[in-house]
Amino acid sequence: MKKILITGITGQDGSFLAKKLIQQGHKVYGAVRRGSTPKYGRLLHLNILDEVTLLPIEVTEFSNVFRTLRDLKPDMIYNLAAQSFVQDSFVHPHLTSSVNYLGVLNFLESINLLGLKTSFYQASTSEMFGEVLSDPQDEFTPFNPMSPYAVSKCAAHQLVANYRKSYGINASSGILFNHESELRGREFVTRKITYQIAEMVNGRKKPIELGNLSSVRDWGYAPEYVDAMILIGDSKTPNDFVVATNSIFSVRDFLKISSEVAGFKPVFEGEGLEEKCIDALSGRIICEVNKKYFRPSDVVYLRGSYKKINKELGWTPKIKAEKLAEIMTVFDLEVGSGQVENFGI
Ligand code: NAP
Ligand code: G4F
Repeated sequence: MKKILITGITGQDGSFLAKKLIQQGHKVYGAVRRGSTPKYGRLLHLNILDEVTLLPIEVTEFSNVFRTLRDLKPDMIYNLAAQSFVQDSFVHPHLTSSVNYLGVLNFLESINLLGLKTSFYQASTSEMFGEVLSDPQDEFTPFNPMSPYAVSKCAAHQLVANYRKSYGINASSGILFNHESELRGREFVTRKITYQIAEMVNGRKKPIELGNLSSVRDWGYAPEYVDAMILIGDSKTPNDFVVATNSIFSVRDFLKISSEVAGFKPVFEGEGLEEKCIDALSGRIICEVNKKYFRPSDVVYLRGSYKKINKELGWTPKIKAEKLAEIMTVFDLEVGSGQVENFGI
């Protein structure tokens, strides 16, 4: 049994990861930041709130991080805490850099200064590839970040490699492509679609408003990606791994599948800002484009190669975007009809 600290335990990945590590028999500690109301919806949904020990941690506060690690001496840290919404990073670049870069520095410095044997996993991202310089993207593809979020994650990624090399810290980074689930935040495009489609089935009148429908992602299923994180964290030699499905799907494709699963017959009309998705059965507008959801600069194409993690650690993705859209839509329809308890996630 290991003593494992997860930062970002209240988020999508943190909650799935906690569940799997508890099932493996580990003692799981979760770093949570104070808020005026509790936000344990995901931990409640997975029925593990009583099985984790929550510790108040603000990752940008060095002394807080240092004292926590000094007292806890964890065997392993999964560092998932981040300002993780790319669009928001254009509005809050300073906050994003503090949490996503200085937060990582605080953990690595503390491990080093305290001389701990703690292993460290960093949540790196396909956003670092940005405007991609080769296809598919793998561990050798140069970074070309397109947002303050991506820049902060590039810096953190390099820092992890530097502390590994300079001080021999057992630190790895998983370069994960987009992964989604029933527990995805509602601001991200996949869950925004499935949640609002379910609302339309349950009486919502307003169409969904989206930005760039042509944006393409390599979308996988979060519980499977958490399995990859555990394999990377358990790996004897610290290293970096891309985690992806190697399949691509556009926002428009995702909207189409989700609408069909909910019983609509979506057809697309018009182009650019005038494009609409209409239900051919009722004539109702399902979705309109709104320029407020476009970013100052966007990543419009991502497709990863999972060859390395497949060869070295035996990981293979099973669920691709089409099935993912179905799983998420069915879940949100069940939440809408009261079949699944709504914990506000
Ligand atoms: P998420 O659902 O947005 O969760 C982010 C977590 O970070 C939440 O628990 C949040 O706490 C916590 N957090 C934010 N700021 C903090 C601070 N200052 N101090 C302490 N905790 C803080 O994100 P996710 O999708 O699970 O992603 C997990 C990690 O993987 C993130 O680092 C993300 O950047 C990275 N990543 C995600 C994907 C993806 O497709 N999901 C792909 C690649 C990399 P609150 O609940 O208090 O907000
Ligand atoms: O769902 P998104 O907001 O995810 P994005 O920006 O790819 O970031 C997510 O994945 C990264 C991994 O590559 C993580 F590192 C990051 O933390 C986060 O989890 O947007 C996906 C695409 C973008 O191109 C965006 O412009 O969808 C496009 N999009 C179109 N309309 C929209 C919308 N995105 C959002 N959030 N909302 C829209 O209305």
